[in-house]
Amino acid sequence: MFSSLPVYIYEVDGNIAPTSWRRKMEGWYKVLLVLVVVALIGREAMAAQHAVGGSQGWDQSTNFNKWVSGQTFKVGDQLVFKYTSGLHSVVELGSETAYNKCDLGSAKDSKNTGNDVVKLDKAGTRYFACGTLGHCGQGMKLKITTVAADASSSPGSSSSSSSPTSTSAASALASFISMVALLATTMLFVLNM
Ligand SMILES: [Cu+2]
Repeated sequence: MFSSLPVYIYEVDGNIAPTSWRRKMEGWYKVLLVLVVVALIGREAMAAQHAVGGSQGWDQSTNFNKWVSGQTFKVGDQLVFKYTSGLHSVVELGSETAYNKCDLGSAKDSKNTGNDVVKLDKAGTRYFACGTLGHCGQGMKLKITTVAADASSSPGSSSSSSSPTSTSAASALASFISMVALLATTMLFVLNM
């Protein structure tokens, strides 16, 4: 066990130039690869998932206007509708009028898995309602405005209190710190190889 250690060190130090050069190059390629991977992970980390209605989820008892006012939706983010499948559904409506009147006839899309993910792929306003008879009228509907990914705050329509801003700043900081930690760990790993 112990006797093998000096041999190992000798083998590493005793490498002829071309091999050690190649090792160094391979090392830097690994670092580059790690940086690319970390950048991709970071992009994913910045794209938030919004669990619709928070802990209460997609339900009649949830106050969706209140929930929306505490959120900032950015391009690339996702909405996740969580509910008991069969009890509710998610119907995307085509217009503000349809949203106001709970007119489900204009539905653009419908989901019913109980864990429905909607990607916010562009800026603009979107409307959702529950497809179960009567539920939309009971307030089970959602109007959200997505802003450009680099926008720092929600648009003027919603009165932005200080708490959502600090929450998003905190989560951005958290993802930044985790990214740096991940980078440092992988760098250490790579340099030890
Ligand atoms: Cu419902």
